[in-house]
Formats: sequence, structure tokens, C-alpha cells
Amino acid sequence: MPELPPGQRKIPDFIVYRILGQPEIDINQWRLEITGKVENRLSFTYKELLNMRQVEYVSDFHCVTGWSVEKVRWSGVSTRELIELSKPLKGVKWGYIYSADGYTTIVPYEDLISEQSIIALKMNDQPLEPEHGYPARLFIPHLYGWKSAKWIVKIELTDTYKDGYWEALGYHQRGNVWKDERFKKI
Ligand SMILES: Nc1nc2c(c(=O)[nH]1)N[C@H]1C(S)=C(S)[C@@H](COP(=O)(O)O)O[C@H]1N2
Ligand SMILES: [Mo]
Repeated sequence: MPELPPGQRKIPDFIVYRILGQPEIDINQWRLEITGKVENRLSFTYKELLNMRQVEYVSDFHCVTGWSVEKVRWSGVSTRELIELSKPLKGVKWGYIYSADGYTTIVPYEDLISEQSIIALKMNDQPLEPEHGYPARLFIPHLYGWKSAKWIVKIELTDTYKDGYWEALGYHQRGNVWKDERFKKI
């Protein structure tokens, strides 16, 4: 049995968080944009994402408050594949993530384009439930859940760090679950 990361305990199901409320999504208006330090700014519809190559794997989900949900099946588009289409410029160090509710977070570029980083369209073989981020959420298995922005609308590639919602309140720049990176070091 693979172990849980330090300080985590298993619970049976997700606890839904929507710190800025549940956004109304009109699927015909919704887009996922890739902007910032890129050669090509891109914008994808939900249908376009569904028509791209889908990746799928099973992985645990870890919230920084200490709960973990084991063996969630994720499927969607590889974040790396999507980003490569935008032709990122040299010097990109961070991905700043925007959600439809105004939520933001920031992820090191290296983690954003890591092997299992996914723009998840499905959880456990079903399209995401509205409360879990329909139509799409970012998921990176080795980063804490607050980096898994629900109702994602934009990825901005940048060379400069800036806090997202939780980072501004003291949460870690990277948030690696295996390194226990919960809070910024002072
Ligand atoms: N837009 C948005 N994304 C979000 C959050 C949020 O409040 N708003 N909460 C984050 C946190 S702290 C966690 S642990 C997970 C929880 O995912 P769930 O609501 O699907 O259980 O969503 C993350 N993504
Ligand atoms: Mo969380």
C-alpha cells in the first residue's frame, strides 16, 4: 500500500470548498485561455478540450487541512500538451491560474508541465460535478488541493512570482505534499 504524505489522514470523500462561492458557468461562453509569456495566445472551448487526446490515471487527492481521498480516477487533457501548443517563451517560471469565481493560485512551471499535471474534465468517469469544478479543474497529484483550481478559465505563464488567493494568506509558493510544504517559510 502506498503511504499517505506526512500529516495526512484518509477520508472517504471530498469536502467541497468554494471560498468565493459557486460560479454560474455558461458552457457555450466558457473558455480556457493560455496567455502571458507565450508565442501564441490560445483559447479552448469545452468541446475542443473533449476532442483532444484524453489522459487518464488514478491518484490520491490531498488537502492541506489534512484530509486525503485515495484512488480518484482523473481524466482530461495533459496540461503539458496544452501548454506546448502555446509555444512558451524562454524564462517562464510560474503558471498563474485564474478561475471563474475569481479564485487564483500559482504553480511552479516545472510542476505545471509535469507528467501527470492534468486539466481534468472527469472525476471517477463522470464529467466534473458543478461543485467539483465543471467544466474543468487543474490537478497535479504531488501538490496540495488548493493548487487544484476549480472552474479554471486562464493559465498565465510568467517569469515573476505573485501570490494567489491562499498564497497571499501564507500558504506555500509550491505546496509539494511529500515535502510538507504547507506554509511559506518566514
Ligand atoms: N475555484 C476554487 N477552486 C478551489 C477551491 C476554491 O475554493 N475555489 N478550493 C481548493 C481547495 S483548498 C481544495 S482542498 C479543493 C477541494 O476540492 P473539492 O471542492 O472538489 O472537494 O479545491 C481547491 N480548488
Ligand atoms: Mo484544501
